[in-house]
Amino acid sequence: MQADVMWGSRWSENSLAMARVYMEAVCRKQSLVCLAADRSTMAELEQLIDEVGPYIAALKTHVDLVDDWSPDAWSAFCSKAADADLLIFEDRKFADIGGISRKQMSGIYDIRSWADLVTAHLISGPDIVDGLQAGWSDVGRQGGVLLLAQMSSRGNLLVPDYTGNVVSVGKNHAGVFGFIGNGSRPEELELLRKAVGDGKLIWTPGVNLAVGDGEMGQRYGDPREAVLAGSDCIIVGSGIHKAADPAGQAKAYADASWNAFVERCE
Ligand code: 5BU
Repeated sequence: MQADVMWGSRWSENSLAMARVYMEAVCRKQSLVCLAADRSTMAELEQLIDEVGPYIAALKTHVDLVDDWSPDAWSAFCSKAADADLLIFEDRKFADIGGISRKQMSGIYDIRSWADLVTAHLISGPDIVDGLQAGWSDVGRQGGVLLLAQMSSRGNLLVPDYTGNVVSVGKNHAGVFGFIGNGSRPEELELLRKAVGDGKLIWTPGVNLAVGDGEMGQRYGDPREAVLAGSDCIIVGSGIHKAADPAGQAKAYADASWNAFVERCE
């Protein structure tokens, strides 16, 4: 089925080109999975794309945790991701003032040149979004910002009032692709979706088929429940990359997310 029909008002009310690129990718791949590719060598990262590329719609990176990072190896990795039809999302969690965030898009990692999406906290005010967008403009590219409205880790300080403020600023900002919501708590996610409406996407970490507490305060919720509560993308890391059979697990997450999406559309 066509992406505009499947996504309905999420499609028609969203003005950001990158959001539609994602929505189309989901329908092509029948997966709402973004893989959190938290492996620490270039070879392991490349292997992950080979294994799970067909079952995921986007790839989330932490460029600064790779032990043997080099510009050439990273560029080859990004080409591989493009060949596998994947959006690249650098989970950098920018938080500085606008002008510095713009500069941080360049530097040694040059995030602006390869990332389609980045995360940011809104703690420093709305100019951070303009700064990040200026970073992409500086190299003639376009991208989208995901603002942290909630987090999945226990004891985080993104309390409901703060979440409300992030949403009210972000939902009216053209450079905002969407919001990060807490995938481990469907009831919190439902409230977030109500506040956000249909004009922006919500992506959710803290998702695992094994629901419960993870390492160091991470919390996990069920993929189907997250999508039914309003998540447009489940971000899954260790559930896939630490599995004995990453491809099999990636397919299981793809199926769970896609089936829940179809159920939500009915
Ligand atoms: P996990 O292995 O599925 O727990 O990995 C989760 C990933 O999502 C990891 O890369 C985190 O940096 C990322 N994350 C998160 O877990 N919780 C959050 O609130 C945000 C990002 Br924002």
